Amino acid sequence: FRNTNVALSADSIVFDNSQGLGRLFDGIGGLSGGGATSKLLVNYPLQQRNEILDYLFKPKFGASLQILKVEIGGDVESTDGTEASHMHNSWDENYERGYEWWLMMEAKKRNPGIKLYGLPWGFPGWLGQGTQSPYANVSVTADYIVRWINGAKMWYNLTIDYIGIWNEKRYEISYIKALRALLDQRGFQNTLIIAADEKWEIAKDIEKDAALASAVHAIGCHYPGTYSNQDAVKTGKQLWASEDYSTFNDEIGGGCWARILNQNYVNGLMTSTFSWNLIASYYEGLPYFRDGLMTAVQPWSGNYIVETPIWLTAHTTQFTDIGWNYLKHGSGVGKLPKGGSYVGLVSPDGGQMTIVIETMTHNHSLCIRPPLPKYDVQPQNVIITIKGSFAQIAEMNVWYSKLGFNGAPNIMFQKQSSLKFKNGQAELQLGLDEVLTLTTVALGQKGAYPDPPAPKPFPLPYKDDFEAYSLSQEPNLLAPQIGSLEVVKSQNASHSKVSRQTVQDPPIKWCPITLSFPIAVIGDYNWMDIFIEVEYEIPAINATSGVFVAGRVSEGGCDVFLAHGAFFFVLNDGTYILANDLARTKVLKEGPLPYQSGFHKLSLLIQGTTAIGAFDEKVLFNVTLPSKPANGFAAIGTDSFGLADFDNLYLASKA
Ligand code: 147
Repeated sequence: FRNTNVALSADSIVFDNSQGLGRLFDGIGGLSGGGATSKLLVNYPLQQRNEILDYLFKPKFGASLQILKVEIGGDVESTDGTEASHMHNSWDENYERGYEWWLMMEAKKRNPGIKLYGLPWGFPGWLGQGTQSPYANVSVTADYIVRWINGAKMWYNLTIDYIGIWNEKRYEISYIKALRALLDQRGFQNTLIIAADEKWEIAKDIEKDAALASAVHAIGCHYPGTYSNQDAVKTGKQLWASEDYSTFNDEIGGGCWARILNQNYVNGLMTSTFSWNLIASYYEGLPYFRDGLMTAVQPWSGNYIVETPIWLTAHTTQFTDIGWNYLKHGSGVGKLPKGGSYVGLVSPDGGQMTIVIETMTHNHSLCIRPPLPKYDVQPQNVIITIKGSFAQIAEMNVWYSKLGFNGAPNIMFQKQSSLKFKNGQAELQLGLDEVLTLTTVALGQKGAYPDPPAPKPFPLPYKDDFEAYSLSQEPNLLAPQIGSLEVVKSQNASHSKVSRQTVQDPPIKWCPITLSFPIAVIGDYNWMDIFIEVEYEIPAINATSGVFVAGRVSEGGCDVFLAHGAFFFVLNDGTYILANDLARTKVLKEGPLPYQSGFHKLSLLIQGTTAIGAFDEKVLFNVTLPSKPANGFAAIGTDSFGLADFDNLYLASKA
């Protein structure tokens, strides 16, 4: 990157803290949830799990994230699965569900200074009081959210620094004010509201309403495409890209991330950017596969992949802290003469300076959204001129990355020899698709562990009796898409712990459409032939109207209600049904099966073109299957919201 030749025609860019400072830097974050994006991380082997968490959170090691944003589970599908609510019902309160508590604890363990931020996607149905709105009674919803914040404190001594409204949905001003008031009343004056996780429209309301303005700490916009607007800037609020990225984490994804990390400030004055998602830990075959900073989808093998976005994050996070200031546009922040961008940041005491330069080309830095207008980047020489209190520095540390395309290898986060300054000037030769950090900060590290174990297919046969879990946990590998699963004690003495579908009423949804068929997928989307068996009991009260097992399940996520496959239902009304789709519009076979209380066993063998179903080990049907879908997940589920207990799940490649 360094020009050793005599000065060519080089433009100068100036870094000068004597010209005043730009905005406060609020940190770079990752988002777990929205939804169930960390599902497969939890049951990794301890060694690999700790390594992964180090790559994400350990200061001066990997991504070294400065903020962790998590979903507040709402018992409802929110992209790659459902996360459990801390209050399934108005009378229920539980702070041991799911994995976000655990994840926050692990993040804090590694970096006590990391900030925490919670946001709901959907809500349990009771909050709607018969509507699909969480604002039916704003004080009830505020109470629900503040209980979550209080639960974090009481159960885990975690301080929630930031709280959001309703992901990418309508905000209601009266709710925002009610939430602020209740936070203050319960001692959470320091938990700041970020609103409203959509675009910038709330800026206009903030402008008009002083009480709203004082309730909102920062405006959070999703996928801003690096631009904010006049209204947003005029509020004087901090501006955040509170969800961004969501791009396949190959080299182009890395390019996207590097470009927006710089340009969200350069173009839009955004002082914090969050990657959706933190880590891609959900099955391939679910939506937005690998749209995370790294990939970890094989808890059974321990295999994981540290992708380029981890190192491109490190370029900023390892050499800055929350509370630093950006320099001003024109004296340390801007566009490079021949394309690309630079940001300069300084520490509060003025003692340290970090400069991040990126030269991502258009086609190598496309993000999932919004469309990226054409622009041009050329290789260029630039003269770095340092003025102000840094004018006398003799050298800066240099960290370098270059994304490799067309067969070229990636060079990631390489420490290079320092850049020497003469009279406050040094010359750089910049290529394409590069990131360069120049910093006075001495320490940084490209953290490394030995290669993880090789990938392996999902292990069959697979058996889970749910005895190994603590109560309230969600079973490993079963990924709820509608409804929620939780390990509870069975009422039935012969069965000890079981996995219960817990959602009793239709939740306030986040996805555009959902149907009332709770379903949890498991296994491998490429499975064709599969044997799936489970024992179940339908409790006497608040029960579901039936249960099912399934194979070749073609969909998860918000479209799971469209799933096709082979679905074997047994219904309380005295029938069984084999259907080609979850919604049961294509019934392949049905017949009588009187409802019986107690535990029963449901088995389904899918092999080539046949499906054989058995109830309590007696064959009920042996039918020819449609050729589509040819493959998909295995699944268990229920016929409607309402309780059902599952036990002794068994998956095998043949009966
Ligand atoms: C976001 C959600 O907030 C995330 O939970 C996740 O679903 C993510 C996936 O890219 O997307 O929601 C959006 C979905 C669609 C658009 C924007 C955000 N869109 O089409 O502009």
